[in-house]
Amino acid sequence: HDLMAIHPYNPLEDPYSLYPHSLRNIDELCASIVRSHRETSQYRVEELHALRWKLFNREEIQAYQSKSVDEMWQHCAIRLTEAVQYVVEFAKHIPGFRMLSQNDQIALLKTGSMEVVLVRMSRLFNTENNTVFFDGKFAGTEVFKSLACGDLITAVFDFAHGMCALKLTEQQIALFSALVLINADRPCLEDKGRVQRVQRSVEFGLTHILHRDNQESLMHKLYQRVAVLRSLCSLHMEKLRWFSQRYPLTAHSLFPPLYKELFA
Ligand code: CLR
Repeated sequence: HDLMAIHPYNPLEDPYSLYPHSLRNIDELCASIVRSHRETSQYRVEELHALRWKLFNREEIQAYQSKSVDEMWQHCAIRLTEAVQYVVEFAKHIPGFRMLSQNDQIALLKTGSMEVVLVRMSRLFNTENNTVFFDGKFAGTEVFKSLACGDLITAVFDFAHGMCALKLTEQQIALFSALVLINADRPCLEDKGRVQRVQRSVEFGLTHILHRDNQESLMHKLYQRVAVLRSLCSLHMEKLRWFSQRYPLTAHSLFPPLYKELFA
C-alpha cells in the first residue's frame, strides 16, 4: 500500500488516460462507427449476395466499350462521386470527426475518401468471377476498357481481391474504414494533435474488436493494405492529371463539383 507514495499517480503517464475510455466507452465508440457504416453503406451485404450472378451481358459490355474516353470518364466520375458522398456522411458520424476544424475535416476527406471507397468496393466484389457491382450489375475489368487506364483498373481489382481474402466482418470493415480516414499524418492538418487523439481512439476500437473476435493477427495485414491504398490513390491522381490535360473541357465543366473539389 506504499506503492502510491513511491509511484504517485500521474495521469500523463497513464496510457489509458490518453484514451479516456472505459471498456463501455470503447463499446459505444465501436457501436457508433458500425452504425454509421451500416447507415451509409449504399448497399447491404445480403442485398448484394442475392444479386451475385447478375452480370452485364455482351451487348451491355459493348455499349460501355464503345463510349468515348471522356464520356466514360464522366460517367465513372459521377458514380465515384456518389460513393464519396456516402463516405462523407460516414465520416461525419465518426465520434470526434465533427469536433475537428472544417479545414482538417476537408484535408482528411481529400486524401482519405477515395481510399475508403476502395475499401468499401471489396464488399461489392465477387471473387469467383472478378466482378464488382457497378451501375446495377456486376462488371469485370473489360467494362472499364474505354477509360484507357487499364493499369489502375487492374490494380484496383487486385486490391479488392486481396481485401476479400481477409474475410473481414462488417464491423471490422467499419472500424478499418474509420482508421483509413482519421490519419494524423495527412498533409495540411492545422491541429495534428487533435486528429491524433481521434485516431488513437479509433485504433483502440479496432484493436478491441479484433481482440474480441480473436483475430489480432489481422492488424498487421490491415496496415499492409493501407500502404497499397496509398499507391492506388496516387495512381488515381496521376490518371486524373493525364485526363484533365487531354480533355480539359470535360474535366472542367462536366465532372461533378465534389469530385473536382476533392481531387482536382
Ligand atoms: C465503389 C463502391 C461504391 C460503388 C462504386 C461506384 C463506382 C466505382 C467504385 C464502386 C469502385 C471504383 C470504380 C468506380 C467507378 C470507376 C472506378 C470502379 C464500386 C475505377 C477505379 C476507375 C477510376 C477512374 C475514374 C475517376 C474515371 O459503393
